[in-house]
Amino acid sequence: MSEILRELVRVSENAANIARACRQEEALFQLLIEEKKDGEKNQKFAVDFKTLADVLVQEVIKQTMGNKFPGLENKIFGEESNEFTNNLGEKVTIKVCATEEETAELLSKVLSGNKSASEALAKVVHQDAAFKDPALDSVDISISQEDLGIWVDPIDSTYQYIRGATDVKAKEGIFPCGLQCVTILIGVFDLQSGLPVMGVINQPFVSQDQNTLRWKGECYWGLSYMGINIHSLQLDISESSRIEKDSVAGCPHPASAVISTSEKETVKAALSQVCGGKVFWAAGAGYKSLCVVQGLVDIYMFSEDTTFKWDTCAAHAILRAMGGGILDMKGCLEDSAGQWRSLPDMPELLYNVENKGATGVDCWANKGGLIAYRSCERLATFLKRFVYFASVESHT
Ligand code: 2IP
Ligand code: CA
Repeated sequence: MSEILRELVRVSENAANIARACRQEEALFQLLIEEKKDGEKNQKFAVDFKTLADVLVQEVIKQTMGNKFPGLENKIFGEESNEFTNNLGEKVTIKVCATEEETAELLSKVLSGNKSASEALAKVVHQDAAFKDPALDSVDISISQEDLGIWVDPIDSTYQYIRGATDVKAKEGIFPCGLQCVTILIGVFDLQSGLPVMGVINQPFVSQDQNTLRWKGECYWGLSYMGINIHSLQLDISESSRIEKDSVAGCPHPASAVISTSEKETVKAALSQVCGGKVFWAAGAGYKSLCVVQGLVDIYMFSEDTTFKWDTCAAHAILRAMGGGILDMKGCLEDSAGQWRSLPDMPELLYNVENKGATGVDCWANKGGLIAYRSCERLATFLKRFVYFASVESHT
């Protein structure tokens, strides 16, 4: 299994290179934007976009994994379909061809024959990303490939990716919007239990060199399987938990949270009672969960049903490896009315069952909302207070 994780980290780096390359040329970027078709539309935005970069990234992930681990490509699921319609109304199925030249030829069909753009894209698609992480090399666990399924979100926060803001200022380390909120999400789950096993979050745009204007990214991974827990932030964690402990003692608002701008007013009101000024908002479901992974906040909470399995699986695996997880918010709050259950019984999000009676993307929506957390202790303290203030809010 460690082989699979290593390959996923490498392919996510490849994907990040494509995402970066597509943003470099504005003219090319304009050509890439296509409106999502009805069945595939995320109901949140009146206009949602599908980009060629999205589709390309997904195909690169699928095909690379399929070449290394035959059969695995059939168990990789995601939001995007690889059918693209060009300016002439022709349907083109995007895939990575055997040679760079053939891929360029295919891409030129969706790029109105723009030869230089197609060649530049094909080049980066066929480039092998160099990626080394010694911690990853020490992982040696085996699990049958047969038992695994994979959720992919090739570009999460598409809207921020398209807008491409580069000058947003972070608040206490958290970017409310901008290119930093874009992530590539790859989550591996157990087909039988539905629980996440491995996750990779690649953040392609972390810092920009002011001279070359080139972006550098970061990659985070985690693995949680049969009692073995390992993740890429292992070395930073003892230091950050010491700081966490120090900051909790005597603090009137012992929790912090990140939320979506579209969160309900009642939830926002209860959260500010619990967290005081430590409620931040940020774009991107992947980015918000990354803030929890990084320890920038304790909780990412969302009461709506507009996140999907591909938005949460990767972070969920990493958080499990850190001793946390992602829970179904509705189930969690119903339960917290009584006494708090122990972790094994908590309503974790699962990745192998469709929502009954739903159609299209809604089959894979996180219906009851979500609560992502890194520490069980902090979660318990947070929930007790949140349940109290939420009930006060609902009676006012
Ligand atoms: C979206 C994206 C949005 C998020 C939404 C996701 O995925 O991450 O930003 O909304 O839940 O489904 P919000 O930022 O309000 O949390 P995509 O960009 O891939 O459609
Ligand atoms: Ca998404």
